[in-house]
Amino acid sequence: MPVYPFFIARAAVYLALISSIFCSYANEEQEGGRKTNRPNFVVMLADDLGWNDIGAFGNTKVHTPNLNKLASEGMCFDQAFLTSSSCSPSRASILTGRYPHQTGAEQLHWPIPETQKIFPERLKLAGYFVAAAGKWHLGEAMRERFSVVREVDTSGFQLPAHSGVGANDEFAESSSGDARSGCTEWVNVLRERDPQKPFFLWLAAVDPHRPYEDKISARPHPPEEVLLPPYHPDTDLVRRDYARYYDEIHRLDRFVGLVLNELQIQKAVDNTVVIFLSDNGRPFPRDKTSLYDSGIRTPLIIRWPSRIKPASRCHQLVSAIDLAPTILALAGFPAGPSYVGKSFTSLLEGKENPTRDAVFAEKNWHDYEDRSRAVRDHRFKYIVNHYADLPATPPADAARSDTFKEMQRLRAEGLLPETQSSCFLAPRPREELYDLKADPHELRNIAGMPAHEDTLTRLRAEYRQWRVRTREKTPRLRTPDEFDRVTGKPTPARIRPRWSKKKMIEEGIILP
Ligand SMILES: [Ca+2]
Repeated sequence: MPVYPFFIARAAVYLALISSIFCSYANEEQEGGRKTNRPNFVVMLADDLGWNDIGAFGNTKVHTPNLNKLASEGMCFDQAFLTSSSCSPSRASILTGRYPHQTGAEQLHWPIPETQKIFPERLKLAGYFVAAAGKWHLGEAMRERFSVVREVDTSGFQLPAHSGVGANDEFAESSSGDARSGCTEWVNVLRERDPQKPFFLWLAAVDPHRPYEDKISARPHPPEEVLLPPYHPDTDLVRRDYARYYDEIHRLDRFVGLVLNELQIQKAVDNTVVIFLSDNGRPFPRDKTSLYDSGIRTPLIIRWPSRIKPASRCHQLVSAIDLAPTILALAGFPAGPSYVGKSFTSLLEGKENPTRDAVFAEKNWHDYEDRSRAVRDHRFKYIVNHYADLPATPPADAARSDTFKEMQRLRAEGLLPETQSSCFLAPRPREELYDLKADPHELRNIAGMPAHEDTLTRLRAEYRQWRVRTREKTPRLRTPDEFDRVTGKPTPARIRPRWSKKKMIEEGIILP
């Protein structure tokens, strides 16, 4: 008997199933929330995890068995990008489905203004149980948009608030052990959910955010095994810094495993869309806050066993602002006009038709002043540095790291090669262009090369059109640095809690 009719029949059933699913929720009209057929959502968000620092994205040395399993049961996105490599602006962008400069929360620690819409509130309105557990970092106005907020204490992660006495102090740790992961309430909110309602959980870790400590893992990563990019010096201190970062990734992975296990216990696996990603890149110099892929690329994994083909990989470009309209579409709700991302449910169905040709990202004030923008297509990245007179200083936590200290030491000794020196360069090029295919670490700026003039012209035009489309304004004032660029110590400009954008405008620190 020929075998192929069986496969054709199976394929037909599968196709019918997935197309009906991706349409059926849109037909639901009831808003009461008692419906059981709307999908649940669990978003797990890592804090400062580089896109390629888990097994499923190519790192064979870091121990991430649970994330690897999640990937083997779902879809990995090889071309997923954040709109910012900075914690709170990136989160604000994901939740509002808007670029950072459209959120009013584009600088680090600026709260999301109450005028902004975030997609979880739409789900709550429709009867979902909507909970956040772990790192909050969204501002006071957003709390009421969730049914439950179980915020982790991050005071131990705050750098000193001011200069002067105590400014040299280390972090004032307020927690220890697993409590520092930000993940200890994840399973609890899943257990406490209303079983009658569909649920949306925003589970935000603090791992692998700095500071790091030894002995957090029963199986610590050997420093000699870590994988270093060419722009970091290969020294013992740098390797130890990386090994501790890997240990925190492993701790995060353990909590991901507990959530997946709890979903299984609750028999909620099939109808729950599990989404994993990071808010920004690795907390090392030239990674976090940068617009290079090591800053803005994210290890996006989406699992939905009944709908998404296991162990699949999507090679199309997606942006973090696409998550909001995608999640709303899967739940059966049209995204309103405030959401500027593009739904990619077709990619989840396994179609390989692009939903976008390029992604855009921005760098704004983060501990230090800076303003850069990036456009990335499948092959090229264009970056424009509006404050090219300033060096691309790493964020203060990375600037206080052993890795940066080693870079400073080697530089003082005249031993730091050019490929590892870009953080110190001032002025730096106003424009950067990279061929990601030939140069994945973005070390060779080809912006001035005649052979790439057409690409430069094309991406410049894309950037200009994006500015017009998203109504980006050029700031008339610069925001003061809150840390010294050499020592990483706080300046008098550092006030905690940080003022909102509105208050900074009122006080004349920035201009509208
Ligand atoms: Ca972060």
